[in-house]
Amino acid sequence: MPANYSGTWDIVENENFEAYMVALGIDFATRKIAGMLKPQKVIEQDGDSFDIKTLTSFRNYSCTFKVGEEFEEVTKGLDNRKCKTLVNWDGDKLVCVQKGEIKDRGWTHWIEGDVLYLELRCGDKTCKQTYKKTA
Ligand code: 1AG
Repeated sequence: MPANYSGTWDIVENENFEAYMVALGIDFATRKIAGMLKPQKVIEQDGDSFDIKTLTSFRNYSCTFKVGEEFEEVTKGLDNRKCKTLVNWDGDKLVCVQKGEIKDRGWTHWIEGDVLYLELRCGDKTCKQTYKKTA
């Protein structure tokens, strides 16, 4: 049985997000807005099937995938790139590789109790986000 990520999670920490956005080539004005946001993750999981919604007052981002099955991801409203994306289990961690124009891009999610962690990687930059379960 894989871990269960389902729930509503509110951000409490967002470390190095600015450097991550610079690495993605996000423009200054958008970075200033995005840096103020308090994203909420709404995750629906059914076994290996995931729907992860990142909700903010500015823009939302939604990512739907099945673990172990590569798909075409368009990071619409973020840096608007196309990636060949693959998410795999590493134990109870969800490890994502986003192959495309940018080298060494991806993210990892894991859970400890009612805390959800997200590490976002872009090149040599890593952003570490922490979310608390609220529902
Ligand atoms: C994400 O993916 C992606 C969200 O969590 C953050 C990634 C990049 C931010 C890039 C550009 C910012 C531009 C506009 C901001 C608009 C919305 C902000 C949404 C999030 C702000 C933190 C991983 C995810 C799995 O698919 O959890």
